[in-house]
Amino acid sequence: MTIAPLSWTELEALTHFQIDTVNGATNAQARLRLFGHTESDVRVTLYRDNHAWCPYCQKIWLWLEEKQIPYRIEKVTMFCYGEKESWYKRKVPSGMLPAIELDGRLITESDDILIALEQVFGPLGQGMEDPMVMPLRQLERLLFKAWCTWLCYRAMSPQQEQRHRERFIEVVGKVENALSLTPGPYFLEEFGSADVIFTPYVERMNASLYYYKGYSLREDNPHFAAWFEAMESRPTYRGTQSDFHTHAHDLPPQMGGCWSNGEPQMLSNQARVDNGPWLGLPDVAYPEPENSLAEALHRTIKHRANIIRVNPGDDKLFDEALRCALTFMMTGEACIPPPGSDPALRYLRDRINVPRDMSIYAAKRLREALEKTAALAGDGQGPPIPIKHRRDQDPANFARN
Ligand SMILES: N[C@@H](CCC(=O)N[C@@H](CS)C(=O)NCC(=O)O)C(=O)O
Repeated sequence: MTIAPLSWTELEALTHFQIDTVNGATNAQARLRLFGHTESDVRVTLYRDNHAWCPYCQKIWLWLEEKQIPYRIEKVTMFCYGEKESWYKRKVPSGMLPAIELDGRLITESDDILIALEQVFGPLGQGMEDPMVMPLRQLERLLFKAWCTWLCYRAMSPQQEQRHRERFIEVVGKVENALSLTPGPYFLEEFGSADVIFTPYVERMNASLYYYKGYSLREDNPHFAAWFEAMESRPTYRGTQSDFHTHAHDLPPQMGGCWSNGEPQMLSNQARVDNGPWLGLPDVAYPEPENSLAEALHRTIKHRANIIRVNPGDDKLFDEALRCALTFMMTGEACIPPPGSDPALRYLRDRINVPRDMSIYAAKRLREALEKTAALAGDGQGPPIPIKHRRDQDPANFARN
């Protein structure tokens, strides 16, 4: 059975999704986090990037959320997707992120930021300079280096590709061993700064190696698997967590390129991340929340004017096609979109960003609805996602009308 697209008013009636961005669970939309305190208690401003792509920003974000320190958030554009704000360049001439202001004192460099925050607010578990944490910080950098060498440099021969793979897996073995030394799933007895330090890049390694190399960090390594699962039990991590699709396409311009190895497993992983089905990918393992559809609908309705305006498809055509996809998402009834709207629907499918736009399951549901609806119109793809830059995501284009 097919159904006509619901109107925006009818769609609005299908969602009551609401979050308290200020005092509720960790979320990417907040500009102020109070954790039940008052605004006069705020001593910290975090400068992070608009899209939550910056890994070093995620470290600070997660730490502040875990410690429940009241803070403000100022979002800044990264070079790869737009022009750096001049007010930020006056503050931080290099334009680098993250930075914080702590009682009016500007601090850059994520590790220095965490050390400064610890001095004022106390450590998170075992602190950054704890003798147990220091070797773990070095291990994280070793893993980072092995990952970059494998992912970001074009191997000159299959043998070299193999050596890079083996070196990465060798360092993974060291990390697995470090994780095995404590009875629990975390790096030390209790969750703490060591886990925060590993989080951003381990998340990006899991995504990028799955997509570009056909290697599944989370599935192939039992201690990593337990660590991911434990991290996902924390609402703080869930709020900052991204997905495979977002990272597969935010990393190339940031890293200066990611090289696919062309192996059959890699090709099948890549097709799955790009075209679905997205549910069941090893980028998340906690059960789907009940409100993921309501969240996807709410977030799309809220930003629909900009979503329609920036889409390369004709506004009227895409408005109807988008309502078709949302109607299908909410009712389960197929809704045939207007002819020729398939590339426009897939353009949006490819640009849903986690956690910037919505959380991981909401994004999977929306992508699925867009893809299934597009498939009813044809197999037209949107303009490809750029690799060298992501100015298709320039926040200036999304400024409120
Ligand atoms: N060592 C620095 C590295 C920070 C860094 O590389 N930041 C990147 C983003 S992840 C950046 O700001 N690049 C400039 C830009 O992309 O606009 C730290 O730990 O904070």
